[in-house]
Amino acid sequence: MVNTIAERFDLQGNILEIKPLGNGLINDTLLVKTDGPNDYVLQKINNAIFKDVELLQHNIDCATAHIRRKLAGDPDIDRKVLTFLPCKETGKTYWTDGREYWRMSVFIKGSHTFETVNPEYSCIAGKAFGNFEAMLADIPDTLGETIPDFHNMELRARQLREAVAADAAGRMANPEVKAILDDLLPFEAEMCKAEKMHREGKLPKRICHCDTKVNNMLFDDAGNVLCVIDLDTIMPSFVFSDFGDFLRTAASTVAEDDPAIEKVDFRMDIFEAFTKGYLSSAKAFLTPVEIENLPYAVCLFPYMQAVRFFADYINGDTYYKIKYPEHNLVRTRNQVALFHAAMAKVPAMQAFIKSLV
Ligand code: GN1
Ligand code: MG
Repeated sequence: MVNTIAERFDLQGNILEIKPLGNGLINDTLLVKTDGPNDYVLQKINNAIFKDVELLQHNIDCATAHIRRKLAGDPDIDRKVLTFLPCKETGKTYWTDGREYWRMSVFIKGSHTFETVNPEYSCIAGKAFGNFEAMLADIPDTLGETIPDFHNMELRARQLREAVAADAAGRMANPEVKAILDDLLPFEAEMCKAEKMHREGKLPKRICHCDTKVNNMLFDDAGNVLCVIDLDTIMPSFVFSDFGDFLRTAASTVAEDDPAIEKVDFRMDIFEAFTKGYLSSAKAFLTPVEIENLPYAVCLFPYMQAVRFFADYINGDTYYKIKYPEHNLVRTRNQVALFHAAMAKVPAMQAFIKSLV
């Protein structure tokens, strides 16, 4: 079945094996091994979440083409930007039967992802994400929001309130759920300040990656960054998205679904290294308001992720893949703990940024 889907794309060689790849929470990802020069990544796009696949692939096609132009002449260009295969029938970079949507890209040889990074790699990653934003800063195409208002905290807070009011899965009866809600709500206004600054004309939107989890970056054998992957959420957003979401995953002492919340802490060494790298490549285009609010971004992302996991738990687990019934609740507890840990370190973050700029 998946073989016939893979063969809809213009791939080279014969397919030897198809097996699962990675641990994304939204799309289904497969590795296609061939006897040809390349292996491939085949993905079933979750079109319940990405409702406009045409727009999604438009964004990705434009962004990869633009980066390719910027890297022209680089001998390793094919490992530094993803290549999507055209569908043989339509020439588009996805295939659909009207029900399922699939796409295929070349698997980058000798590439590795990491679930955790040390300070040295964080600095490299910071530089790479800043560079990614810098490369896309002058993209001539108009990119749309593949998930409208994806990182809009006001919307996420509203969705949580709606979930609580509907209580579709009857989970509000649990006193712990009520306690988590009481813990989160007092911070809502403060966490929504990006939207407010944007309305006041103080904060721009730029083309961002919007899913800068540490495992969305490919490294080569020597530890150099090759490229950024998982491009579904490339769209206009605040730079806080990329800065905050990387540190949410990389600077946490544990994985986002670790139930041992007493072990959750925010690592300042990772923050410092990443910030140093990021500012080295992004300082040139960032405004003082953006730089000043980077510590806010660090708190915003665990907060937003807590709100999103929590709303999904209350809704009865309709969005994120789960491995056991309480998975979204465990993730919520974890992200709430990380949010508090990060909040406690805001003065130290501010002092560090001041020392850099
Ligand atoms: C989802 O599928 P994945 O793991 O790349 C989610 C992100 C969340 C993340 C939490 C489109 O990303 O926003 O931060 O899970 N992507 C979407 O692990 O909602
Ligand atoms: Mg993703």
